[in-house]
Amino acid sequence: MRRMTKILLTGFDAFGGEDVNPSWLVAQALHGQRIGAATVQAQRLPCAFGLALAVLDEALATHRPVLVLALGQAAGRGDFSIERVAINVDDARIADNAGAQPIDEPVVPGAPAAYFSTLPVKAMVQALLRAGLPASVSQSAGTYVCNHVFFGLMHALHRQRGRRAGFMHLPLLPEQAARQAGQPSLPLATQVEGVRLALATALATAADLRIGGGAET
Ligand code: PCA
Repeated sequence: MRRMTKILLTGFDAFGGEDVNPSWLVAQALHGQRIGAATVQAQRLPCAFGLALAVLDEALATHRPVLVLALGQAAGRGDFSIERVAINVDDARIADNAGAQPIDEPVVPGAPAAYFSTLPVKAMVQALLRAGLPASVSQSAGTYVCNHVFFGLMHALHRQRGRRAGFMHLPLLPEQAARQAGQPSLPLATQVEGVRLALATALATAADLRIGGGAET
């Protein structure tokens, strides 16, 4: 029997005092769904340095996905925030769920300073905007567990041609934002719709568009 073409879609456990994490709720909602010729495999990751990458590595080996999108929550961001670059540094402002708080340590010692996403980030942003969903290219995934997973993911796949990967940050859910005055949010159904469209676009787009997505800061 032919192996099913898989998309690996990861989301994180809740962290930082929250009860939920939209990234896992979105991944869970899309689990088993068919997008183009591929099927979505959702994987929950602990919000913990090191451990998150061990779980991710195992999922990569088990499912051999053609495309990987890691999702994370970004309080303060109001749109689908498609990350351009992962950097080789852990610098945690708060402790992770296992109590670790690395400061200025490499994600992978001896690895390059950074890796670019291999997903068509501009095409994904454009597809979301055309569907009436807020989206932008982000120039930094931060230095916490999300960037850690993004960097580890890109390092794991950097020699494997044809297996593309990237990272997207999601806003809070309205129920989370309601407890922190002034925070932007998007409802879960909208987040699921946006991630589904981003995945479909990534699968269907071999070469990224050459359109603006830069920022001054
Ligand atoms: N967001 C955090 C880690 C887990 C998550 O969902 C981050 O942006 O690093």
